[in-house]
Amino acid sequence: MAADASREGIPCMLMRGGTSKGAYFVSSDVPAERDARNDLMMRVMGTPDPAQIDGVGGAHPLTSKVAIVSTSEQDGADVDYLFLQVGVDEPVVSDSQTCGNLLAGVGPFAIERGLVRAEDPVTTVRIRLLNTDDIASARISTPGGVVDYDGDLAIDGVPGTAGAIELSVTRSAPLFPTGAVRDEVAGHRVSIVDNGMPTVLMDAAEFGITGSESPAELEENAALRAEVERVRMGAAALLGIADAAGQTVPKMFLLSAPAAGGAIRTRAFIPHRVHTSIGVLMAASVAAGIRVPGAVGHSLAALGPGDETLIEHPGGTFAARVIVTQDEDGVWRGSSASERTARKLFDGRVFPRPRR
Ligand code: NQM
Repeated sequence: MAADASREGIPCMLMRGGTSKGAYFVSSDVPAERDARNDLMMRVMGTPDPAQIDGVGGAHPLTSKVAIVSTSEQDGADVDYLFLQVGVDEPVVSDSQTCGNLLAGVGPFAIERGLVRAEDPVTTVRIRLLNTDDIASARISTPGGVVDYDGDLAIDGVPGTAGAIELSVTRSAPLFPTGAVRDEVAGHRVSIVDNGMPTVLMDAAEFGITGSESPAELEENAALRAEVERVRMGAAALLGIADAAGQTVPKMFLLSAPAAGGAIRTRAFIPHRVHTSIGVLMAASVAAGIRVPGAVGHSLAALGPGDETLIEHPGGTFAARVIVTQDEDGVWRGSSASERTARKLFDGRVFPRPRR
């Protein structure tokens, strides 16, 4: 890493991954030590500042994200992917979750940086998610051994079309981390589900909303925000999450009956701003949870016969394919697959704000 990063700059690629956007680094280009690395990422993004005007962050949690990628030493994985959520107006960096949207860019980035050799015409990159210890696989179009970002897949929340990236995630941890399909938290019925992202399922009607409200309307509803946060603190305690107030998980979902031909309608607090669409692994977690009889959302859901679940969100729909199984001890487990797109936006050196 350059001795004076703010003068020399650091190699960095800006990518859109799914419906999010972030700065991608090779791990050898950033400090290995956690505090120094987090401090650097805040100076790269322009945090703390609601506008992130002095950095490359986009002034929203969905565009204030970092992926750090390296060659993996684990059997069955080509690369390791560490995700960091960088605060916008608060000086915080969290590694308590991964991000399935930035995951879509990890395979292309690894190929672009020579960490994985591309095949012709398709390359599969196996990715270890360092935040959760899950294994993902990404199938990328690479005609002639070069990533082809172009294509005809449209995803809701992103204008136009791009090349499909098929993602799948396998997990060994239980789907319901508390051991119960349903819990009672702060006077509300909830299901705490983790199919890649710790997620709390709640019935929107119990919170006095229809589920059709826009993200802005929900964010303006101070009483609702406070109630959702009260449930989040209770759920975090059940999950054994220390210092939950400063963490980005669990994600909070208000569910209602579908209104646009999907299986379920969602509004997600992530956890304080409301998502303009839905995260990849959040969708996988909701889709898995509502399949289980007794879980919150199961009786609201219109489930079809296959393993695809169409999740309605504020920006359209998301098709999540999940497989949910129950072992002989009654423990539920999930895995998921979905299609995303990603695009290289800019490649060069980023100049972090100097330390003051
Ligand atoms: O759930 C947002 C996103 C995410 C996470 C967040 C994600 C996922 O939409 O897999 O992608 O974590 O707040 O990028």
